[in-house]
Amino acid sequence: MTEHHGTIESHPLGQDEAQNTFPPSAEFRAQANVNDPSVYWRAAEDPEAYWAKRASELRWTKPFTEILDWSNPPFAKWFADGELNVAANCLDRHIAEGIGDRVAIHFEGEPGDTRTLTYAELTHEVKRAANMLTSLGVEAGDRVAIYMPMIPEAVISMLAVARLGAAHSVVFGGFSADSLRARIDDAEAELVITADGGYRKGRVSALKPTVDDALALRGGGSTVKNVLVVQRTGNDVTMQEGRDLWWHEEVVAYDDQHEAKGFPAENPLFILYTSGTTGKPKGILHTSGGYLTQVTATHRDIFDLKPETDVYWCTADIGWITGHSYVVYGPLANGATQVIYEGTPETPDWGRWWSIIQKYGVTIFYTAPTAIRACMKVGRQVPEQYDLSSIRVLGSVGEPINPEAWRWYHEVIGGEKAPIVDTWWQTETGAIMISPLPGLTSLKPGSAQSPQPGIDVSIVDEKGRRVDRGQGGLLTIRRPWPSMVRTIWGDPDRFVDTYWSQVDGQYFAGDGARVDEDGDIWLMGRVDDVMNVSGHRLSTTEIESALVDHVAVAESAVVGADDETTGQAVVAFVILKSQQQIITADEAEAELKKHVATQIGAIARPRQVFVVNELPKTRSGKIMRRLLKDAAEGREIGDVTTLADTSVMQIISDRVRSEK
Ligand code: 6R9
Repeated sequence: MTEHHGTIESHPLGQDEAQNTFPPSAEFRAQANVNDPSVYWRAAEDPEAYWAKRASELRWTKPFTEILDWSNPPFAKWFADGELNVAANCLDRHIAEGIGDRVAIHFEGEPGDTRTLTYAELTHEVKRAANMLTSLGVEAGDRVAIYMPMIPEAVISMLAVARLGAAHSVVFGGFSADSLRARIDDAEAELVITADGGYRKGRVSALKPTVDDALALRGGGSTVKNVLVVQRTGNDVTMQEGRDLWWHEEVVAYDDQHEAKGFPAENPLFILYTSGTTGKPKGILHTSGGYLTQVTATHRDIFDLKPETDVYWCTADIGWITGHSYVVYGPLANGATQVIYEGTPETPDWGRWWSIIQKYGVTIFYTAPTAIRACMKVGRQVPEQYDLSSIRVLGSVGEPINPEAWRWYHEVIGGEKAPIVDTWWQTETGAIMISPLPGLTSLKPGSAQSPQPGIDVSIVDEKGRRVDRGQGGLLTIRRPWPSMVRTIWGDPDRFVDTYWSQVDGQYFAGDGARVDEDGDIWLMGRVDDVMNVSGHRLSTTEIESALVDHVAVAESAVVGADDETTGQAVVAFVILKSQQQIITADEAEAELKKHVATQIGAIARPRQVFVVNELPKTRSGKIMRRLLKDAAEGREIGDVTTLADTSVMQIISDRVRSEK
């Protein structure tokens, strides 16, 4: 196999890459929501008119007359004189349009319990919850922290908060008491909505005790007045008199009638914390009208959503931006029917996801490359036991998808017929920015390909000048877009410094990318993941891709470690496929070094290859290469508190030491 795309920045793409494309089938194209290629240039001619048109697809209580206000860059306002209620756009609007009986949520709990909510039922639940929150004093402008498992009440809570014009701050259920407290304090939340616990890997994972611990920190004083607790798992919890309330005891007292008021388009909708290069998490602020416009439009176009017939499933947790935009707001604003699953893919066994797809007839499936690789590692014989023929569109998000995983996803899950949309975006961008459109794009495995209509992405050098085709550089966004981050909560200076100061006048996303001869975009990972070996730029992603292209390798992570002669050297960590004893761990090092050298070139040949059982990952599944770099350079391992499994790094660093 010679499937390698230019590793060195200026290296042009190989011929076979261009041949290896997957155009949409005639049938798919004919029925696609977007199948007229002129959409790109029309939107580029007048992006504001394009977005105004998409915004007018929402229901506004007061129509907007202004589109973009960029008079005070980089602080954008979109549709600022318009008013809308975000929750009513996701609920009441559909009832008024007569689709109240459509299923909004097929919920599947990890233990196998199920619950179906139609749009009418979901609307009643949200109205009741909104009345309950009002009685707890929640008003427009307030912040509510949500620390929940993936259960319907998590969605109901988010929508109830939004309905009142307040802002939610969802904190992923895997975060510690410390992290939760830091987020509560930064947002000055007055209410925390949580559950006794959730089910994960067949066990109860308690949440309420963590909330108690968080609120007891720093001498116990905090902005929180009440904690509302959903009963999910029945584990023992202590309820603090005067502060803690059971959701099921409270909610029955409230009416399911609630009139939604319109709020200004720039009213804050949510804060979502994301880690930056420094220790303190950044509170990414999103507002209402522009955010809802772009998540709704992209969800409909990119997944080719047909709300009447599709069954959509995005596996992301609501604790991440993907859960906000493509589990809650985009799908519900579009009136989609979706699956929400509480647990992990391997519970009770690795067939769980595929059994859910078969059971509900899922047609659109959106997940992350790390999950796809985990499934590859277990082997195709598992999904092959299920009927996945309902699937017609597949999506990928979170990191570059290596061509090997792309092909497996395409063949084994998509039956070689479902297009894959590789969607690039960030917590900060709010919605998908770069992706194929499945009715238009000839897919290239491993490339996110095209900026969406109305989105102005460039690949530039350090001075902000566009690079030529075939070259690599920094990924920037020139024009403001509707769902863009408005500021870092409480820290506008950091917002300007972090995103707008590195490349003058452009939003710099932190990612490196290459543009090929056709103008398609290939993400190369965060710029801090770009290595410099003997003066050549190498992308960690490309070497990782080459490694997992080897038949024996399940997953890999590559770092650039300091090296006396070459500046940096490539150090690889690999997990071998469990069932296939193709090579032993001892043979692996030499074999894989050779493999990378043949795949990409001698310059990319790893100095060392370590066979490991696990890689250090954050709870959202991103590999913490910084820690592997510490190990590879023989340093003390840095902060591991954000890892899903904190013991992994000890094992890896012992392994590296024993090798020296
Ligand atoms: C949505 C989400 C953002 C970072 C982003 C980039 C990486 C996401 C990607 C991708 C290549 C894709 N990323 N999608 N890289 N191809 N399709 O993941 O948001 O958690 O904020 O992460 O993830 O490096 O900068 P977030």
